[in-house]
Amino acid sequence: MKPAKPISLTRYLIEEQHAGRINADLRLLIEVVARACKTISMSVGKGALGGVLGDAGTGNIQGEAQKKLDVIANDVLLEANAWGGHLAGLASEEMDHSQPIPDAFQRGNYLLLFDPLDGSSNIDVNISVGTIFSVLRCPDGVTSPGDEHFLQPGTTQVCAGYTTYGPSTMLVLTVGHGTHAFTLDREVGSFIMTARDIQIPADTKEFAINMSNQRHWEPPMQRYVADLLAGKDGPRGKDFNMRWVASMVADVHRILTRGGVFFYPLDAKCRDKGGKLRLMYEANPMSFIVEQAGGAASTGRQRMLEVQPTGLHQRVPVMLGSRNEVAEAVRYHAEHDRA
Ligand code: P6P
Repeated sequence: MKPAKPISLTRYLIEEQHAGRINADLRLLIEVVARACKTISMSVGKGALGGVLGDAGTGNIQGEAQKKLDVIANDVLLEANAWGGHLAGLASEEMDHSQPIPDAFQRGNYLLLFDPLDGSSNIDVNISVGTIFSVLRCPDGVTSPGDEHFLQPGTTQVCAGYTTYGPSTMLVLTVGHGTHAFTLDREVGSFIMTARDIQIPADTKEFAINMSNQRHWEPPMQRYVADLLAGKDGPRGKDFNMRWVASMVADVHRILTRGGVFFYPLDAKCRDKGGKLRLMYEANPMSFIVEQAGGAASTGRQRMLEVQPTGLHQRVPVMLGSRNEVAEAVRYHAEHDRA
């Protein structure tokens, strides 16, 4: 990451608006989401002292037990975005269906989708978690959007970002003109730009995957990873390192910082669902961010951002990161499919 002149998120957004790359409503939306992420960061940071660890005793549409912080983060984002007048509707991993902005409030032209606290299974063991969000335009003439109005391909996103709650809280953002990182200055309460125009190295020697699923992968994935593990004596001719945080935000942030590839491929366990990770509020925003940083993102057989969604909580296989390594993994799949 290139060091940046220390400007605040607010100043960056105003400069983008003055340059005509975003409008006032989108600027306000991003500021509201950033402010909500600061609140979430405070809750996450309290840990055991805040009585926020452990299960909420409820489940979500994903069939997952919700952590207390999943519910807290979801509520923070819902409340923060309800009354600003910049949104027509919003959708969350934690809600069965999208919801239009309540009639009591003015509606705007954007749709917000988010995973309020991704990787929440890591909360109780004090490993980084994060918030992932994606912004779409509400179709013209739609005043009360339903799920179907959110089903737009990733190429239509006007903004995507994540906030990682780690040793520092960092907001990584794109509005389609590069990917930039902002670090929360807790003393001032502002996000300060600490990396402008992030560029992911095109090549890498580091991959991220949950190896325990190896026996369940499709043949091309098994062959691709076997060749990585064969190292310099194998067909790839170089040794590789492996990382797996099991928190997508943390794994993707590492890749943005030093390169690498992240895989959550189809496997026998998640094949019937289409994959493990969700398209609309995990894969698509992360793919937009990665592509804007010179990386690549694919399902293994299609550019991620071109997938036509069919369901709000649709799942997809994910390969993203250093573009030449993603291309290599895609090549293994293409060769297999042609055989
Ligand atoms: P596994 C977290 O639950 C998540 O959705 C992603 O953040 C993460 O990359 C993945 O699932 C981890 O999955 O099967 O390794 O627990």
